[in-house]
Amino acid sequence: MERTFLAIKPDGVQRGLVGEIIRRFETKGFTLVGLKFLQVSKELAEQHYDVHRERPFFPSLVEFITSGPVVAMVWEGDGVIASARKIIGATNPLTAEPGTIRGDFGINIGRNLIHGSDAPETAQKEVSLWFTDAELVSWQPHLTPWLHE
Ligand code: IDP
Ligand code: MG
Repeated sequence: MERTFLAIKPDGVQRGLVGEIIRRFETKGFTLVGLKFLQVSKELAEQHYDVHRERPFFPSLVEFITSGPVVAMVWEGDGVIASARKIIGATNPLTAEPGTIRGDFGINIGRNLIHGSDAPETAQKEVSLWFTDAELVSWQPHLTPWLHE
């Protein structure tokens, strides 16, 4: 079953949007299989944003994600990687569609509330960077027959 890595960034936590953000994935019908609240280390932040290492905004990315607690999650479901990206919205909250998390709650690209894996390979890499196998729970929600034909 497909899995993706999502993280509510420090701005989402500080603004009291943890419940609202989790609700969107929960009510959509995806399954939560991993969840933790943590202070991110510089090492983890640099590994997570490794693809952006050469970008001018890399230092501020690392500084921000380590500036306060983060909610790290793994969600499961058919098509969850692409669907979560749609629920999250475009990178810049100013141009993100209303109805998306970034479109509804943000105005600045450096404060866009949530991270979501962008492809199957990155999802796999990020899930195993942030979670051990023992921290992920495989379970069968009782809602399954009401969500799947
Ligand atoms: P994504 O989060 O939508 O996948 P990425 O291009 O992977 O966007 O960029 C990672 C993060 O880096 C973004 O979520 C955003 O916070 C930040 N970022 C991206 N582009 C810029 C920029 O041009 N200026 C400042 N921050 C940026
Ligand atoms: Mg990205």
